[in-house]
Amino acid sequence: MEELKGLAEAAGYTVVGSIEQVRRPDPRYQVGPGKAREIADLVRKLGAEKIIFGNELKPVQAYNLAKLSGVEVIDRFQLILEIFVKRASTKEAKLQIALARLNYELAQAKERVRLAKMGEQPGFLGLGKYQVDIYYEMIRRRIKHIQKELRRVRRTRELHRRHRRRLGFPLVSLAGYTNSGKSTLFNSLTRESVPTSSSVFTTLSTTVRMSSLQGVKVLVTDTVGFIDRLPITLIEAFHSTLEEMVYSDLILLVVDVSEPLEEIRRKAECCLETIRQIGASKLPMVTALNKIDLTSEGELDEKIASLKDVTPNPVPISALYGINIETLKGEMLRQLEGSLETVWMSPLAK
Ligand SMILES: Nc1nc2c(ncn2[C@@H]2O[C@H](COP(=O)(O)OP(=O)(O)OP(=O)(O)O)[C@@H](O)[C@H]2O)c(=O)[nH]1
Ligand SMILES: [Mg+2]
Repeated sequence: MEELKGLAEAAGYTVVGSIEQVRRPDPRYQVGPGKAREIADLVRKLGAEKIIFGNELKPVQAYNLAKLSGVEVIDRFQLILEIFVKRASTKEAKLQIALARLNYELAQAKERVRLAKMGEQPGFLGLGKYQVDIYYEMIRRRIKHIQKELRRVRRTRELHRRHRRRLGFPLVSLAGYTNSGKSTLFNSLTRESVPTSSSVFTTLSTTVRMSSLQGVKVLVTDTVGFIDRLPITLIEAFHSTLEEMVYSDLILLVVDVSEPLEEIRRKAECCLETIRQIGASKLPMVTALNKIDLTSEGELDEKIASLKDVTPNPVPISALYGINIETLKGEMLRQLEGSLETVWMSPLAK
């Protein structure tokens, strides 16, 4: 619920109230009918303008809830999309989001059409078989067009990557949950000033800069953060941005250890799982246990001990205050040397 609030705020909403229910999903409203009425009452009482659901809504459920409450209803996926749309600055990010959106529409098209046929979807009224075909076809055509554009953009990125490879420097990829402090650490390692903020999903595209690990030059990449239960269409859309990680020599995983232990664990597990999905779990990894300035010493020791299984080669740091950065660099170097002795012998020996 806290995370959902953070997401809503990142999308520009003010959260005026929240309501929870634990039960089997109801086909009609996702929540039970009684709860749905309770939500509608709360909406009226608070003067809310939108309802945001933490779990996925079927189009018919969103429709029923909107009808009952009189306001628009979206789910977590649509919320994340809204944030991405707001933040996307590069052409590739914009294309990736457009693709995710269209794939989502296509996946829901069948149900939307069914709703339309029942005459229940405003704007869709009286959609005949012929028009349904046109609707599908239109989405498919747009998807194809965007995929083509994306291939072009990606070819350029592929060229850049090969170029970096030829330079012969080890490649380090930052990874971690959104808002864990990746960009702050990136800035500290590279003396850059990419944007950072207390809001989630500040970074959506990659930046690569040189850094020096005790005299050894490496290229560090900052990229989009992970999040739990990211819908598959968004994972697919951002896969190529994340995929870059596979081509790195070291993953620098950033974990925010200022949060409660269960939260740290949930997020760390999500990161490891995402890294596995990308196919990068065999790469050497160093974990930066970040934001130690916000924890007491005893608390930190306890956390480090109980997170051993989800934080490979941990180094406690504060990216914001530059605490323990040299130790982190030392550990990065040690892991790089261990795995790349033969390949990187010459650059590392310099
Ligand atoms: N107290 C404290 N705050 C930190 C530290 N490192 C980062 N932060 C703060 O955490 C917030 C998120 O930092 P970012 O560097 O933007 O995080 P990110 O992982 O790049 O986030 P996204 O790009 O949004 O996925 C910012 O408000 C930072 O100032 C730290 O060591 N200590
Ligand atoms: Mg960032």
